[in-house]
Amino acid sequence: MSSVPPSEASYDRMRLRQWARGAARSAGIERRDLLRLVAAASVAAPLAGLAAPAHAASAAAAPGIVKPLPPEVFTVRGTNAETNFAALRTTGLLTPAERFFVRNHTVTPRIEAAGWRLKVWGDGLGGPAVEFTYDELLALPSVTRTAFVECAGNARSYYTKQQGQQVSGTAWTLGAIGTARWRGVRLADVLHLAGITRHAVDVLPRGLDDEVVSDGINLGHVRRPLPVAKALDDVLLAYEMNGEPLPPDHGAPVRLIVPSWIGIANIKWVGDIEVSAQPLVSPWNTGLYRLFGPGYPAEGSAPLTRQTLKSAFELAPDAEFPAHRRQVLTGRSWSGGAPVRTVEISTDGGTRWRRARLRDEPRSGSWVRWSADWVPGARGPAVLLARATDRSGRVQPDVAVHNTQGYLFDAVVRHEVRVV
Ligand SMILES: Nc1nc2c(c(=O)[nH]1)N[C@H]1C(S)=C(S)[C@@H](COP(=O)(O)O)O[C@H]1N2
Ligand SMILES: [Mo]
Repeated sequence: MSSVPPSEASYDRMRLRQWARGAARSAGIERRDLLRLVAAASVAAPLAGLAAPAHAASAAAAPGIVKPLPPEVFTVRGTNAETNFAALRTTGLLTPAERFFVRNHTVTPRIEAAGWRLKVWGDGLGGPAVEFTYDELLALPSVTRTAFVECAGNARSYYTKQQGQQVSGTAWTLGAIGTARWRGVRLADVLHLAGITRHAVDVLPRGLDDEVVSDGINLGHVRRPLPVAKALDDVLLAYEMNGEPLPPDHGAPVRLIVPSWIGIANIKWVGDIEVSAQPLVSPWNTGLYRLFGPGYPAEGSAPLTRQTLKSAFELAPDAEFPAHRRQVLTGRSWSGGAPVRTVEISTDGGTRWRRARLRDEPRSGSWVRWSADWVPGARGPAVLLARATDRSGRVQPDVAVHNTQGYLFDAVVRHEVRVV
């Protein structure tokens, strides 16, 4: 029943245990600091610097984001900007760069393509380090594909709002996602040109943005090990977004696109890639981006890979509708697993459900637009719900299983509106 290919199912479930035994190497962080980070992950206290606490949303500009953030399109949350779902109603399948959410650990760096180099190095190569210029990458065969980038913490705030649970991290609603058409070269082609050997197990792309300091611990540059099976499968080194060169906020000149996987895998402003014959750990696959909490082992779940199943209405939070007038409700559903099969909606708080019309052919790694008619009845508050089912038979549940950092919320979201 699982849609996960065997190469991913066998993704090493024990990086942290291997590291504890001395069998995995900690890349660029002190052992003591990594242990502190893992210990901190098991309690739901906000990680200062990494993310803003739930009340920190503000209308002010996000420091370090280059593009304009008009308040009708974005909600600024610390160093990040969430796309308001209502602002997607007038967009097509693809999200224009001007409306695409931004998740920055620090600030957007300005990197000129002309001086940029990608260095590929490490003991998983047959020889010395290999460098690629921007023009050399552009000269390689290119591929184009549509894929969403979605933060693992998207919809995190509903753990608190709907389930009364404490979680740490940016208080996203549902807008930490966008879908674009990415063009670039296959990471596999670059790794083969660099001389990757069969001893390689992990590759570690690293961003050129500033080092991240959290709670007094310098975590170093943003970097997350990617198992070699995924790296050689469908990952892109992308230099174009929707037919234009990548904009600064989205990783210019080159970023990774790791289809269906959590946002953090999609390293922006990539400067080097270590190819390792030993398993690697970094903060982003140990204390971060695993599931911690009562239902999980002390060292957390396996490192997160795929995104989960979600649905959202293209409506403002407290949208108003005139009574007794026909409306067309619209929204989107998506999954990091099997493609979406059906979407049902309820306009009475979850008692009765009916099918929405799908507007796109569901595809893996993308989203599907949908619509449904509604004639609101009596004046007063109403609750709208949308629930997706994927082709493996998975259905969005009523309640998501809690984890301290609020990742992978998959429950049906209750969207409160008013009939006036
Ligand atoms: N170098 C670098 N890459 C990064 C990040 C970052 O802060 N620095 N943020 C990651 C996270 S957590 C997410 S969700 C996505 C967001 O991509 P976007 O800002 O283009 O929407 O980028 C990822 N890649
Ligand atoms: Mo993210």
